Amino acid sequence: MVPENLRINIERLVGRIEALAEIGSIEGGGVCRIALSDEDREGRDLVVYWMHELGLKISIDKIGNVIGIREGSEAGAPVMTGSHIDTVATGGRYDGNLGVLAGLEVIQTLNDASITTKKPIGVGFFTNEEGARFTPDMMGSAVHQGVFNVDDMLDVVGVDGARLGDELKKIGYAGEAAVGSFQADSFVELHIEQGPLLEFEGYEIGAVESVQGISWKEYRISGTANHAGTTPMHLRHDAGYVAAKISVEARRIAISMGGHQTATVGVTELIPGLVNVIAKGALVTVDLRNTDEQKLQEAEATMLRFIEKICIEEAVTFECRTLVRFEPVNFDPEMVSMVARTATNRGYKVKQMPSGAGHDAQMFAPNCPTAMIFVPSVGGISHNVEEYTEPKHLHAGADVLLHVLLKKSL
Ligand code: HGY
Ligand code: MN
Ligand code: MN
Repeated sequence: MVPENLRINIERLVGRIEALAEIGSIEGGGVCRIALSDEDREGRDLVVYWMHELGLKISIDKIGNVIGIREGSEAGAPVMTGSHIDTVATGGRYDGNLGVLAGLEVIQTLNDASITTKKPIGVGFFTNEEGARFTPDMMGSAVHQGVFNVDDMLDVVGVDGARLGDELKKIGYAGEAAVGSFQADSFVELHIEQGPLLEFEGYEIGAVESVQGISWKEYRISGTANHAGTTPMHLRHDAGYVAAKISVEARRIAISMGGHQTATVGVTELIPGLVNVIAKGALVTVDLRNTDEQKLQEAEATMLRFIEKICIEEAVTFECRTLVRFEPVNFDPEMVSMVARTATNRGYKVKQMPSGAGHDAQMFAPNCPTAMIFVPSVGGISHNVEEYTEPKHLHAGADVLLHVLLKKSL
């Protein structure tokens, strides 16, 4: 029987969020804790310290994922929760961190109430969810659940030229625990929405039904460096011009397709990047997403056709590298309705919705009943130091997480 009156301690949860946000804190109240950086190590050490304090059995696996298990009266596959504590360079204090720290808050609430669950409960944080330094994103959870091969990922070279395996060793999180064979009973991740819908429509909780497909491509354009003043316009092979056209075309594709289609050119680097030199090279990344796999393939094909055409016109060449490609993922309808029912019964207004962002939960979805809980992001802002979620919504999310985990484990 789930003790309905059991409640998390919001002050304690906010206290941990603030304490962790101190590590890698940046101007404006945000956080920069790039995967496998010194700040990531420090953040990991703090969360592991809290896991020890809570009496969890801690394991670190070969890609640096950290899982803390609270034993149940029966052995067996744990009911899992968790997320990530690495951030983008202009990150906020809630993206990922909320899911991990709310998991610890659930553990402490159960410890304080001396509740023994039947099934074990696990809280994890997964390596390199953001993919900001090493692609692909959701790397740790993907290796954890057997999507990617760990040795391939350890050999990934980051945007700064560092090898992932070396950096993992450097921060002391190259663990021994096997990867790819972990069987969770179920997985529920609490995360901020990172978009405007819940706030705009007046909901407190999102019961997430799916994660949209993600395509990250890197295009390297090669043109001819030349003098900005002496080279006639019709004789140029300007990689910078092509990069700019790609950016405009990405927006056009998303607007013309409509629906859930998004397109983002997040990186544009010109070589040599000088005011009076026509760029001989350009690096451009294109992030395309859609809830529908066919439409996502259509967007990718339209983008590629455009780049082929514009490169012929400008007489430049290009190479394309796929950084990330995940198909859309649907969560377990039973789990989704459990989240929605629990939220409603706990008195929250709940909306069933897709996720625009990728999440660790999507790696568990093919292997066990999985769902996510969203809480509103003020102004829909995320990946930005202004990221903020009100304490009452942090409380609502952690409260729903507590009661869903109890339902799954008692
Ligand atoms: O890009 C994403 O959706 C996630 O933040 N890694
Ligand atoms: Mn996240
Ligand atoms: Mn993120």
